[in-house]
Amino acid sequence: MKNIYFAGSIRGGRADVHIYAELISYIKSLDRKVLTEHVGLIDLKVTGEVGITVKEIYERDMAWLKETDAMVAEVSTPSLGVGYEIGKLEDLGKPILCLYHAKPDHSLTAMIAGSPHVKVVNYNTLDEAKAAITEFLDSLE
Ligand code: 6IA
Repeated sequence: MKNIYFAGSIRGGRADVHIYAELISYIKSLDRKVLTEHVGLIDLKVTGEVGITVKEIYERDMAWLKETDAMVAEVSTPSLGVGYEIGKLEDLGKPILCLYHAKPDHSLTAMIAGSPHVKVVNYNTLDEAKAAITEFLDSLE
């Protein structure tokens, strides 16, 4: 079974958490293992005392990045952590799908939109995002 690293904003802002939850469930329904299910947890504590230190979070996520077969990143809410993870995975030479729906107050950073190592898909509906995920996962086989 392929491992998928799902990246989505945590401290960058949780406005799209319901989308993350839906997309993570969808990936799991396609029989892939999502290493980072907590990204879609609606009641995730994003700051303060969470029972795990920032160093532990960093080390665990870096280990998953090395372990994963590919990444699906939802990049509509800007997040330093997600951008960092995408850069790391580019260096590891692994496939990356970035899903983006336009927000009124900003557009996608050129460092992702212009990267030759990342597939960026603009979507309007969840069905469009799911179709892009299906196509991406099929391309990994
Ligand atoms: O800068 P951000 O916080 O928005 O970065 C989000 C990205 O960094 C996600 O794709 C995660 O993979 C990673 N990340 C950031 N914070 C955490 C975290 N917090 N746990 C795991 N990955 C994280 C603690 C929650 C934990 C107690 C369940």
